[in-house]
Amino acid sequence: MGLPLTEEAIASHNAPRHEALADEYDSLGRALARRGVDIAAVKAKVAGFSVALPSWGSGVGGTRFAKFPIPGEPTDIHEKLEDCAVVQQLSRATPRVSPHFPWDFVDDYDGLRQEAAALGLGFDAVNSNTFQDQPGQPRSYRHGSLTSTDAGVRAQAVEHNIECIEIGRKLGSQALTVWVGDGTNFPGQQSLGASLDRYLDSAASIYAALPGDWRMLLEHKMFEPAFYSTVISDWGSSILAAQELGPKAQCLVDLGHHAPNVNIEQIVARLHRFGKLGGFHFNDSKYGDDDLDSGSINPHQLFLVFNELVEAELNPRQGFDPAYMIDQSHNVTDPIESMLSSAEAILGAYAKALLVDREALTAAQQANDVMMGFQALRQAYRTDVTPILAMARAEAGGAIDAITAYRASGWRERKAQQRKPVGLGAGIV
Ligand SMILES: [Mn+2]
Repeated sequence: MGLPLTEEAIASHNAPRHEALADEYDSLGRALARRGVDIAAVKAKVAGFSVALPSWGSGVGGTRFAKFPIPGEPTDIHEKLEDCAVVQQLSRATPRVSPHFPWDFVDDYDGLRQEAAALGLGFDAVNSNTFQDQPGQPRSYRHGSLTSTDAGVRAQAVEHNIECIEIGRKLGSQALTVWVGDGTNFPGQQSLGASLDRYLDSAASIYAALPGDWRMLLEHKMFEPAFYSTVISDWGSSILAAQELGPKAQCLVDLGHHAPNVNIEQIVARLHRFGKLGGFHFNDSKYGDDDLDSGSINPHQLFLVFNELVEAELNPRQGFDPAYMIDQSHNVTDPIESMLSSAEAILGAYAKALLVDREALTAAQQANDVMMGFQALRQAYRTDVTPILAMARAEAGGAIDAITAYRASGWRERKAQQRKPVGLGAGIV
């Protein structure tokens, strides 16, 4: 099995676009040079940046109410890998896939690793799932998993996480992301204190099973599925748990998992200060969800988050190596197109953050020159960096205009003829 798209197809997409791109890139290069910025250095940083794709992101998502499948969407991990490979071929920014278990269970993980490698992909953090019951599962997570009052349920949830680590080792992963939906819908339903104790106890058992070079990423989420209280609801709970567990435990920030209007860039800076920023999940939201495409609603927030990430890169604390992943639900688009568009939004925010004149920013801050501090960020934010992204992609063998190239490839239409249809039903992501 070769790569999904041919090199020739991408090259013939790029050929008629090269001249205009070179013109725009050179023009931007001159403008940046006047600001003392070397465009080639920015392009090199962009080319070195990557974000993982979630295996489940290649399927059409859903809401709590319904899912509307499209013809040709993937139905198993093998087909999901193929679609992720399409995204990688065109974007050159998404070389790893983050698998999710049990959704991606297979019999032969060495084989799966080889299959991914043949598609130009590796594996990123492994995600466990104790937020839903599986067919034949002995005990139910109805009343919680790692925090259940039933020791047998907790043991089952711990065991599942350890199994995920074992699978991840075979796949070449080095991190386990743990998110639990455990929480309550009623005051009085559970002890807020005792359920956190049980979480810490269960998480310590998982932590003890981590290989030496692995990390455990604790993902917090304010609400949903629990709507009154969630055990790991915020970055405070998350960092306290990570500090109690030990150095291999770090916090994972998902853009959509906070109260509306929370200053997420400040959370990034805080976690980094204490060496606990382990990962970031990209998406966007308008209200309280975590489902919309990265940068589609509030690209400025994405830029401000990246501004802190670049600050962190420049002032690294021990262990700063965040696992970046796209984590959104594609309900009304072709997931491949959403992932291409999101990868571009994420790289664009990163590129803009790289353009910030850090010297001017620091000088303005030091002098309490409020307006010039703001302008240092604003000047970078309003720069159109698309020629940098497109040039980096093209030089790496990707497409100058990824979505147009994808549509021209006829990939989805071809898969609609070959793949079995997806069933209807509620689709959680
Ligand atoms: Mn997430």
